[in-house]
Amino acid sequence: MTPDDIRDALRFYFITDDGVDGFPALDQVRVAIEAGATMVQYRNKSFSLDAFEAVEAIGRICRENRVPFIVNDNVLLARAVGADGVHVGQGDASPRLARRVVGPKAIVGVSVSTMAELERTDLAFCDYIGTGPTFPTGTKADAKAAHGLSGLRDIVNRSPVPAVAIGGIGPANALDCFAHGAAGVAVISCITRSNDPVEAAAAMAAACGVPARQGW
Ligand code: TZP
Ligand code: MG
Repeated sequence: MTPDDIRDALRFYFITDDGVDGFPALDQVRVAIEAGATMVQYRNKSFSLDAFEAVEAIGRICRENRVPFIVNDNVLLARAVGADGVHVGQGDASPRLARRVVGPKAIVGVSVSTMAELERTDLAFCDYIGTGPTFPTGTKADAKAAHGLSGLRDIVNRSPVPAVAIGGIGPANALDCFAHGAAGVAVISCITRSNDPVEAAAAMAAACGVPARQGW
């Protein structure tokens, strides 16, 4: 993928939720892709190999729909399932090591919450940053304080790679994130914890200006 393709793919970035009873990641991804999600990340903070085949199935659905598939944290899992890329946090493998494992063509993303983190992260090995929390979120237990839209803009302005905003984002505030320079918005709970995930995912797609894939 070219840098422009990656920037476009960040637009509606869905991340799986490992904490919703009765709504497994595979079903979440089906809903998001049908709505029009442009990138999917598998995020499971208590991953064990029991979930390996489910991750492969998610990868297959993404591939069939030409949606880039990213694995969070676990670089070896990303490689084992042949994911399109990996997303690492400040406490995970370094982008340099992640890049070595997944290869030159894969997508490598890194989380950057503050200007200090931006400055000490080796972005030469990264295709994009995930930055947040933009707004307060209940989804990430150890999330830093929200940096708001002005914090988002500051980081976007200093980042050499496109930024996807994350944290407390939904259909009502996605446009604000784009207006403050985000290439995309990454969302979890506005879809996975909604009473009507199909409707919520459609609303996100509309806010992101991306077409649905209904009927695939
Ligand atoms: N990183 C920063 S905030 C966050 C992550 C993984 C959680 C985002 O979840 P939600 O439910 O979209 O606020
Ligand atoms: Mg991580």
